Amino acid sequence: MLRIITERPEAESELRRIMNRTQSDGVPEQEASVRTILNRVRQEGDGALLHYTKEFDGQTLTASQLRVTGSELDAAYQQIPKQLLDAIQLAVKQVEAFHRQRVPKSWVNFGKDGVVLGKRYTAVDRAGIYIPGGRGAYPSTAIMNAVPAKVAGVKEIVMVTPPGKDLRVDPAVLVAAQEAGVQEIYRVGGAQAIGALAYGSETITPVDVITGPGNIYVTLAKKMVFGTVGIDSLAGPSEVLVIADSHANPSHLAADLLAQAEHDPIAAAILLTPDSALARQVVVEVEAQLSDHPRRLWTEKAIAHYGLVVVVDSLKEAAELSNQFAPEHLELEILEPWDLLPQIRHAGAIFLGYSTPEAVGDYLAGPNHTLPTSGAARYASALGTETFMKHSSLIEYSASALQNMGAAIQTLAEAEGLHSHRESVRLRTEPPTPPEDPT
Ligand code: HSO
Ligand code: ZN
Repeated sequence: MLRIITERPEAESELRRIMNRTQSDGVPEQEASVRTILNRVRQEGDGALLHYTKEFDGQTLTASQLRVTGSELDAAYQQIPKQLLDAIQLAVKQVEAFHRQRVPKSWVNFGKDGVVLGKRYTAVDRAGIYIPGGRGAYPSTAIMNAVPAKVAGVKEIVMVTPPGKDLRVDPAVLVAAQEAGVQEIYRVGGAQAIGALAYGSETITPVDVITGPGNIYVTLAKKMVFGTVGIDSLAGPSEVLVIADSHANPSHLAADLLAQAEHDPIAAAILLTPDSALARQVVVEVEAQLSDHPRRLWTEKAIAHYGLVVVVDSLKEAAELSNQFAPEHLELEILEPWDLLPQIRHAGAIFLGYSTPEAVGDYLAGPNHTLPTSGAARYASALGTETFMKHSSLIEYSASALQNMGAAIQTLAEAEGLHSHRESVRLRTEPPTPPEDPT
């Protein structure tokens, strides 16, 4: 049952509890086991991948079966309905259009005295995308991770995902991955897959950046291989915070809260509203919609532990509480959402108005659905083309610019006791001392 809170101090402490509901550190035993898995993958390569696939996924696999074959990839197209293919293609098109809008652009600035400065953006050579198995095997996640990599200009995009029964990988995921630009797919999951992407094995060539959501083992593994490779972020369980006014529809609000809760038994769903009657109606609606919910068990768990309704004094107070929580998803189900927007400082994605449920953004509006969770929206942003790019600084000095800056550089070098730093400038700027006349 969803709880209603009316007092601000209690609301603040509950929101804090929900925000800190998971720790990306995991427990020490999990950390130790991930370390063992990574080391073994590093030392034994494919052999370790097969071993752990047997142990954790219960699937017997040979090295030659690791890579999903071309004929399986083709067959996947026959295994999904035409309608689903159309929807996948529409989503890819729109996500691609959105990500093309603001690809970081290289720039140079021609300054005074022959000084040229700039930044040059380039894509990583090879990216690896993790797609969870089981209840997280979503075609949309393949799209949201692969499309930005493709738009960024990554030449090689590979995907890993744990094999299901009979080594099967969800055909919709296979189709989405291909439509989104993935070129190689391997059936391996868990921390061992992250190890393979980071260190490589006989079959899998290592990548430069790993992105994609996963369970605590995958998240810990990503954290541990960071440095050997880049990573996107440490994704926690999903969350939504909805700010609603009295014009909002309680059954729509209930569906939106449940849409988050159904992701995960530790997903969070929070409603802030100044209308106490609406608050009560939403609680009743949530119960009603839960009664025949196909994922009732874990959806109910999420609602019971991390579901919350707060009756606030004003939309301004709602915005303040929302900023403290820094939600992954924020819905503004209010009459004038653009008027409240200036008061919102931290949120992964903001959905404005009564006709924009989060599902629009989850699937096909265009913005990425990989977003900062657990308060990380205070400092982080959605996955994007930048995730797969880096920039090189560009510096060119003319002889006269070096002459002008030379003294200051030499002073700094001397202060740091770095002789050759100083010499590298002095030799270029001081006229060579003429050789002594031997006569
Ligand atoms: N809401 C999830 C993404 C998702 N929803 C995938 C449906 N499929 C995290 O942003
Ligand atoms: Zn979702």
